Amino acid sequence: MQDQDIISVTTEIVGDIALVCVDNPPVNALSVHVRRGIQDAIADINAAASAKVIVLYAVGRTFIAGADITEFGKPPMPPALPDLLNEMEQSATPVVCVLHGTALGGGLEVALASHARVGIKGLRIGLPEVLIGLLPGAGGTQRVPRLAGIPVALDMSLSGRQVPAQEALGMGLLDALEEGDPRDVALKAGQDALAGKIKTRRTDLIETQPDDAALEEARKMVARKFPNLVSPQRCIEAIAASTGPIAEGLKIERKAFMDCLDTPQRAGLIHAFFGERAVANIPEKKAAPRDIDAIGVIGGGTMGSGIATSALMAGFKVTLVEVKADALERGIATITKNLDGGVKRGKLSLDQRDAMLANLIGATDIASLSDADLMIEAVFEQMEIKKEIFTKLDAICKKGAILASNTSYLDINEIAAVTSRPEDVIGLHFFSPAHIMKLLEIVVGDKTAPEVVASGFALAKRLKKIGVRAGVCDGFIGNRILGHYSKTAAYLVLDGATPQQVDDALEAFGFAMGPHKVGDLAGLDIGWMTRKRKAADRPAEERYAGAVADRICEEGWFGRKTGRGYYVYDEGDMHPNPEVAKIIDEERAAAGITPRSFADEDIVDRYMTAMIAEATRVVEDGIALRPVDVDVVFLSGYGFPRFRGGPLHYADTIGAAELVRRIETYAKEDPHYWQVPALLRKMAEAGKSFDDINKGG
Ligand code: T1G
Repeated sequence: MQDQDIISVTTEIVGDIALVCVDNPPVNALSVHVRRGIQDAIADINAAASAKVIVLYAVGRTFIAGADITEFGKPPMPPALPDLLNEMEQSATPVVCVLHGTALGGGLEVALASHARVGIKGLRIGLPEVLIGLLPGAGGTQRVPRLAGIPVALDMSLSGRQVPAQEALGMGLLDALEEGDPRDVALKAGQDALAGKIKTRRTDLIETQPDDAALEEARKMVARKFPNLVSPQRCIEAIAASTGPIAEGLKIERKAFMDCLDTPQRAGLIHAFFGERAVANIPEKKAAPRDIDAIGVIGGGTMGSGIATSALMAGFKVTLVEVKADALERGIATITKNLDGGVKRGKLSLDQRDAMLANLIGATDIASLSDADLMIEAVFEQMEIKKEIFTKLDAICKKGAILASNTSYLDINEIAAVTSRPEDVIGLHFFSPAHIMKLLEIVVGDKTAPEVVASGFALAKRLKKIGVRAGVCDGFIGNRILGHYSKTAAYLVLDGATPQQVDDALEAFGFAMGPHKVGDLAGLDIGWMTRKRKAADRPAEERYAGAVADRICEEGWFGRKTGRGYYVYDEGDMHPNPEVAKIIDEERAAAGITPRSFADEDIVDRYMTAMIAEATRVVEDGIALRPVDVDVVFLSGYGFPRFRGGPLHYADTIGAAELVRRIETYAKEDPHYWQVPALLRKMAEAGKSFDDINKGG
């Protein structure tokens, strides 16, 4: 059956009321068959004059959640949504829309073009198009200003936030708020419209109040906050046109929308949207997760207290275990500070904060975890200490308890092997700050049971995190790739670039922070310890990347926490550390290097090519299930610019053949570091992309 032949819109006549129902699970997206169904229904009702009012509603978990994003980038199928909505607005029979769940994007635009809007308690409305590189493309930039004013239109369409029903009522975007089942509310809304309790009116006939100050402020905000993004500026341009005739404004909106549809940003952001959902598609998805209610966290340091905070915020009971009372106190103080931060940011109420702290118990005896469902070990990154803890946990934890390690690099199989229940051992790799960062790498050991993996993903969902499945290797997906491409940043500095030039070039590319600033933020001592841990295994032919960083650490400069690292941090000011420039000169001289200049583009190309090369090997080795899993790891855990869709989505904008050519060119300088992954060479020969691999090709 063709898409356009699906019946997803039905009409029921009840007295003088025509109930038009949309049913297109899972989120009633405005697929072509829905658009045609609404168009036909309204046309038929008007032609037959079979009703005095039309009420449009939807069934299922939500009203229309927007245009069908899967149709973007494909040949357009009529009717285009703007045309349908203009027809609806001109309908001789007034149309009332009843909204429940999440009325977003095109879904809200359908309601804006109708003649009255009734919300059902729990509703949230929004214009999230900028989050996928677009702008409202079916009248949102023209009709919201008419109904609620330019500031509301700017707020909703530039933030993409979901506005609760009560606030929407206050804004004038809803005419009434009801409770009940959508069909029942629809019928009542029809009766209220006929009785004149709900006034119907055409939005296009309302004038927009000019507000140049708000527009100017928005332009400045967007230039500051989203320097790389195209659609926010185009969105402001369209809203500015809403003070003129609506037909003109709709034309400007449409042009801006079509221009944004063609941008790589749109493709990157939509890849990110679907990618974050695709990573839940794992081999173990049919396994039943175990029940988790009580969690034990071992270690109250930065990671342990962050993990405990995240669990408390998700409603779990948490026992925090530390060896000593003072360390336990520090851990609990950090958790309390984290929760207070949530109250300050308006994410939590004081009552919620208190209820969460009431779910927290501190203990210095690991035996207190005998009844917990899940243990998460977050102690010092040393194998011996971890083995000791897992041996103890194996002795005291109940049957069926899940034993997890928050290790960032170490071998989960080796840790599991010290227990009698390796099938219950898994890696749950959180990212700092653990109560904020979205990513959770779920590391599956050779013997980890499918239901334990499924439990990891169920946990991620409850923690409102994005779980990505990773196999066991040093550093799993993210840190393994980071370990490789961060060497490029060091080589670029040794060969002639400055740390600041490298950071600036990558920030212009879209990274929130360049690698040297990230190192200073995370603490340079972490990398130093890793280099020391790996020194014995470093291949002789590998060019050492740590010379400059080691010297900085030997000075006791670990970054922000010591006031200096690659940069000096002084009362809010930050500037390059002049001592580092001297160290770099000395290390170049010691290695006999004559510095050369690098163009910013060359810096980005080398850095990204190194990232893509190791990411390809991670897919090749099966550590990541698909290329999109690598993309989601970097988008949600490593600050990769979201509009570029992730390292391997970005790689497809370059192409495998060009990447092979680049690596072969760079290999002339360092054949050990620059090696073409076999998978990449095969892709180049076959003309394949990473997206082909995502699709199973
Ligand atoms: N189109 C197609 N598929 C969609 C979709 C959409 N708009 N929204 C969700 N899905 C799929 C999703 O991929 C998943 O599929 C399933 O539905 C459940 O989603 C002209 C241009 C509505 C808040 O940006 O924010 O309108 O993985 O897992 O957590 O101006 O989905 O099961 O195969 O996210 O309950 C604007 C996007 C479009 C809203 C529900 N609308 N969706 O969240 O479920 S642009 C959006 C969401 C537009 C007009 C413009 C969320 C949700 P699968 P889910 P959820």
